[in-house]
Amino acid sequence: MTRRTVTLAAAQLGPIQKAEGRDVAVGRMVRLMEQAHRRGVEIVVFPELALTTFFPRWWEEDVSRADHWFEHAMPSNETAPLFEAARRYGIGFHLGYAERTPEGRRFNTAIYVHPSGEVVLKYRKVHLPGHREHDPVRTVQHLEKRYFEVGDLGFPVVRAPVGGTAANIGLMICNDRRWPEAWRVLGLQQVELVMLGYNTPSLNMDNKGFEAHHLRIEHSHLSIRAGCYQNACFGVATAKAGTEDGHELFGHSIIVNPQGEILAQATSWADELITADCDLDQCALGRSTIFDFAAHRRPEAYGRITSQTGSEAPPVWNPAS
Ligand code: CDT
Repeated sequence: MTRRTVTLAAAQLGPIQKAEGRDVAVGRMVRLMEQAHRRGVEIVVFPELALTTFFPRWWEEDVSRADHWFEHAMPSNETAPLFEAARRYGIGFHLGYAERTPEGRRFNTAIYVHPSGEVVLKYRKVHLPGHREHDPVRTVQHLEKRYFEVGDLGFPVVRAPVGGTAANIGLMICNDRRWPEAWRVLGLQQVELVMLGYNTPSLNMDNKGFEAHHLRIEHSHLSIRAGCYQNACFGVATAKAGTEDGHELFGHSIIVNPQGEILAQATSWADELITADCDLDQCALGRSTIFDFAAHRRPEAYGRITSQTGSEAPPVWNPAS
C-alpha cells in the first residue's frame, strides 16, 4: 500500500524590519529549510509576503513607489537560494510574495514549489482586507486594497507529488482563512492539504472595545480549525510574528488535522519550525460521512451565497392579530 503519511512543517518567520533586504529574509528561510531537512520534513510552508516586512502598513501616495516590495520574477537572483535549498534537501515549499506581472499588475500571491524547483500551483489572494486610502484615524494603515488587485485565479486545487505520495493541494492567503466560502470551494475539489500564510496585527484598529486582545488569536485558530473540519482536510497555517518597526504581528502558527485538532503550534514570536506527521488518508472519514458533499449538500438552497455580496435586512414579522 502506498504510504500516505507526509511530514509537514510551518516555518514561522519572526519580524522583518523595513530596512532589511530580501537577502536577510532568504538567509533565515534557507536555515529553516536546513532544519526541516534534519527533521525529515517533506513540505515547508512559509508565511504571506515572506520576503519583506508587511509593507501594506506603509502609505505611498504614488503606488509605483511601492514597487520595490514586489517580485518581478520568480525565481529571481535573490530568491534562487530557496529553490536551490529545495533541490538540495528534496523539500517542497510554499512561499507568499508580492507579485508584479510583466503587464504591470500587482497581486498578493502564493506558490507551491516542487523539490525540483518547478512551480506546481499559484494562487492570488481573493479577500483583500483593509482600505484603499490613507486613514488618519488609524495609527497603523492596512492598505492591501491599495497595493493589490483581487486575485484572478479562483481557488485552484491540483493533485501533485507530496513526499512519497500524491495529494490534492490548495492554497489560500491570510484573510481568506476567515471566509468559509474559500474553504468550501477548495473542499469541493477534494482538497487534502491547504497551505496558507498570514500577517495578522495583534491590535485590531477597528476594535471598539468589543474584541478582547486574546481573541485575535482565537479567531484565527477557530477559522482554520473549522475550515479543516468542515472540508475534511489538513491545514498548515504559518505566521509572520513579532514586532516590525514597532508594529506587532501575533504568530501562533498551527498545523491542523481533518478533525479540526491542532497537531502543532508555534510557541515563540520568532523564526520557528513546527512539524507534524500527517496521514492524508484521515481525510476520507469526514469526506465519506458527515461531509459527504454529494449525499448531503443542498446547493438549491444556497443561491444567496453567489448571487449576493452584502447582507440584506430580513422582512419584518407582522403579527396576524
Ligand atoms: N494580511 C491579512 O490579510 N491580515 C488580516 C488582518 C486584517 S486587519 C485590517 C487578517 O485577516 O488576518
